[in-house]
Amino acid sequence: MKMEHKKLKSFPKDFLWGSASAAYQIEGAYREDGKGLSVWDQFVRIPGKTFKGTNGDVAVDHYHRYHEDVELMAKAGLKAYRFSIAWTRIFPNGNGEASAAGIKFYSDLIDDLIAHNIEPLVTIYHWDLPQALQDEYQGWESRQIIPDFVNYAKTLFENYGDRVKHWVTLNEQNVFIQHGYLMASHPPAVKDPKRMYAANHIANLANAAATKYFHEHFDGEIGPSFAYSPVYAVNADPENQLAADNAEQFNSYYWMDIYAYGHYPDAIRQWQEEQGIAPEITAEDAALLADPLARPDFMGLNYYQTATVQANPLADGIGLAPENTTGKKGTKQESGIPGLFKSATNDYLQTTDWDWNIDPVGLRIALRRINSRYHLPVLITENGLGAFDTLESSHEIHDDYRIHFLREHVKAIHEAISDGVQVVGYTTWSFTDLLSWLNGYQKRYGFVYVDRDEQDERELARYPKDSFYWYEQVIATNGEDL
Ligand code: BGP
Repeated sequence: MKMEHKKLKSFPKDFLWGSASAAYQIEGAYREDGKGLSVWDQFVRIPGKTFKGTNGDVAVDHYHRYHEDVELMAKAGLKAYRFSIAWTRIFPNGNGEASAAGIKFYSDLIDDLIAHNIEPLVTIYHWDLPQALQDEYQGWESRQIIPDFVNYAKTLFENYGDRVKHWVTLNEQNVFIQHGYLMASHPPAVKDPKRMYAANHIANLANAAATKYFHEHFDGEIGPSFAYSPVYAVNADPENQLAADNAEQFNSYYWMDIYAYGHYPDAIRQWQEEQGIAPEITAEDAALLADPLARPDFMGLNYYQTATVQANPLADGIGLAPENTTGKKGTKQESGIPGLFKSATNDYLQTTDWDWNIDPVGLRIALRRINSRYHLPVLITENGLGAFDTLESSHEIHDDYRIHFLREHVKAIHEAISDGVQVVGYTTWSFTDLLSWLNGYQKRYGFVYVDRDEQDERELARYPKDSFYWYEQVIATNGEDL
């Protein structure tokens, strides 16, 4: 029986209805105006790493077409737009001399957004680490990245802090670290849990140091964006319930507890020590992580799906499996961590063509769990449906499946707000179609169709989908008319 409200509370008046993107996935122009190469510019060239070898060299050419994109955002009535800054446009080598052209590009974009009454929400780091820092000191594996990251963030605060009031530090640290150092499916393509936890700890320190610096010198709000998939047990068997708790701690609390409290969950620390893979934590590290000024002002939540798990006994336990990156439904494999948990099918949920569970109630649960564990406001920084779309000869796109998906998720947010969770905004993934890191261009998320595919860039023309007009109506009525 669902907890029903007799009457739902209204969305806050200043609710940030918007959409989100990331530099590498939209900009293209990967070598223009002095931009340095990022680890993604290199990684995509390794055969077999991305779907059909796709890359972001051109992406959807937002670098040259940003004004057209901003005009479309204004037409949809967006109140906010979350985008990321390419570190390599600001510092082509990651540190050293800043690039005036790079600083100007984002300054112009921010001005354009503000001129259209769209609030810019800026992600400082969405995975495109300067290759120069990877080469110089192995990127996130060296403590040298901490001052470089803080200096990069500081440069952004100094140049844009007069106009940007919401900052996201690291996008989905759990994703880029686990894919980068455990599954080898993101750069630097390593499979080594010890190196993973060491790099992750350094990323935590960089995040805390930048957050602290911001709080000491600037006004506004800052927080991480975390990819949170609440976990369910497959059934009431206590062994499976324990597996669900393991998964929740291992996949989520391990990161969110650091952000909100500055310490790692004990159960995971113990497990790491047993395995000899615990990161080294100095007294200075502990002090920085526990510093009240290093606390986020909000928890950024990227929500796509829930996970359902069962026990995974150590003896012949199931290990991590690659994801479905083809869009062939039903090709996802069982995946897990021996001794902790493994995936299970949830018979109550439907899935996307990429085998992601569709679970709007899970979003309400995610919001409530964050609220009760961390007592922080939540900014939903991503949520959306990756799907195949069809461009009709009339240039229309009838994406009723996306409208249905988003409508149910907005309803879930509405219910969570009525449960008492403070939700400050909702930036869907994504505004225009864009490059999916590992899934090419065929996995589309946008309100605006971009006419290109894996093989052919065509004209990169933009066409609003049916969901564009639906979202326009949602925003115009502040979430009342769904
Ligand atoms: C998140 C990332 C986004 C985006 C989204 C959709 O993890 O922050 O950058 O890509 O997921 O994922 P995908 O492109 O794999 O479908």
